[in-house]
Parts: sequence; C-alpha cells; structure tokens
Amino acid sequence: MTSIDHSHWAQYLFDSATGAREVQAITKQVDDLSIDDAYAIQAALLELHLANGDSLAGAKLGLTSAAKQEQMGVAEPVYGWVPEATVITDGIARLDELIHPRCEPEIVFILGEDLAGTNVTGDDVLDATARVVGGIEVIDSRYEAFSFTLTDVIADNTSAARVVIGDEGVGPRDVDLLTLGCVFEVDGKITGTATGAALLGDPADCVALLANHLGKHGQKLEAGWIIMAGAPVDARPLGAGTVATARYSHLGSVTVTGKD
Ligand code: OOG
Ligand code: MG
Repeated sequence: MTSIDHSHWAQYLFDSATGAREVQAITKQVDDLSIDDAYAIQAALLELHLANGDSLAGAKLGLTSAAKQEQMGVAEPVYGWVPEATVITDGIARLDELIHPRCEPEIVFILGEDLAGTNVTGDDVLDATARVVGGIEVIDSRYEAFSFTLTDVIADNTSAARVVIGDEGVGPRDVDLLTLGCVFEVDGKITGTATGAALLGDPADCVALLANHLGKHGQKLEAGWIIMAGAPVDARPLGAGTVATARYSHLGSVTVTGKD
C-alpha cells in the first residue's frame, strides 16, 4: 500500500454522496491508487456511514457480466457494501438525493447462514442461502460523467446508491439459477434480456467470489444479509418519471420509479 490518505478520500466520497454533488475521479488527482488502497478507502467510507447512524444490510458484486464490463470499460468484478439506508421499501428513488442515477436488475441472495473462509464454492453459497429474490439496484457513481477506473469505482463502494428488493422468492435449489430469466423494461421498452448465466457463468459462483474476497480480509458474509450478484444487462438512466421494471422468470417483478 502507498502513502495515500484513505480517510481523506473516504470523507471526499462521503460528502459527495450525502451532498449529491459529483466529484473528480480520485485517479485524476493521485497517480498510484492501488486496489488495496481502493478497498481501504471503501472500508473507511463504510465506517463513516456507520458512524453516521447507518447499519450494514449486506454486500454486493459489480461488473460480473460482459454487458456491464463493456458498458463501464472495466473488465473485472468488484465488491462493495449495502448500507441499510440504501434499501428502499416504497419503490421510489428520490432524485434530489442522487447525482446521475442509473438502474439495473439484480439477482439477490438472502443468506440464512454465514459464509466464511477463503475456499467458499457456489455449492456452499446455495447451502447458506435462504432465498433468492429479484431486485433492482440504483447505482450513482459519485464521479463526474459517471466515468471511472477500476480503483476509482472500488473506492466509491462500487457506485452503490439504492436497492429495491422483490418480495417473491424461491429456495436456492428450487430453480436453475443459470437459466433464470430476466427481462428489463424501462418506460415500456425492453432494454435488455439475460439469464443468470450472464453473471460469470453462475450467480452462486459470483457470491462465492465475494465471500472469498472478504475471507482474505478476515471478514465474512453474514446470515440475514442481502447479497447482489451484479447486473446481467446494461444499466439505464433513471430520471424523473422513469419507471423501470425487472421481470424474472421465477422471482416475480420488481419496479423502481424515479421521482423529483
Ligand atoms: C459500477 C457498479 C456495477 C453491477 O451490478 O455491475 C454494479 C457501475 O457500473 O457504476 O453494481
Ligand atoms: Mg449492480
């Protein structure tokens, strides 16, 4: 790790998110931001949210599909946190609290048991999962023009901003997660279709990657947490009046509406 001031950049991103004001990417100001530095900033950012009264609802992956990797120009999965205050229960994303939000479908694992260690497999994930539900994530990069490098987006908690979790769900072994279908519809137009296999071949393997990433840092995924496996299709802008619906083959439908 370098001499980068992690708490400074965490505060920078915290202020950007809470003030809904975009900021310049860190790598435009710092030459040598390593992946370890970026996760250290992310950890310090989470601490700021927790110190501000938030709690932890779960964790997430990003950039686990070819569609997303190509859209964002970053070719590696990333890991982040889901603070409780980002979980919205009325399906409304308030745009005055956000910068330039986009929405994307998510396959969400609700854990019934902890997942710890560094050798977690997709099978272990299915064993530890209570239910799989559909969701929509609202992402909102804190960076200008929604543009970033790998380490910028890691530091920025992988653009996490809001999430809507569906209330229909299935047991993890009651469906084939590889052929689970998702149709993403924005303002009545289908903008993307995919199956679960779009997520690095298997959504459960994605969650295993996240568990192993945390395991390396002495952390674990915890029972009761929600885990987003990553969007299987492109994210779309969420503006005032935008209505986005993700329709899943076995998980019902989830809708988010953008409101001024
Ligand atoms: C990074 C977050 C990606 C996903 O599901 O791929 C993500 C971004 O696209 O801003 O959450
Ligand atoms: Mg996502």
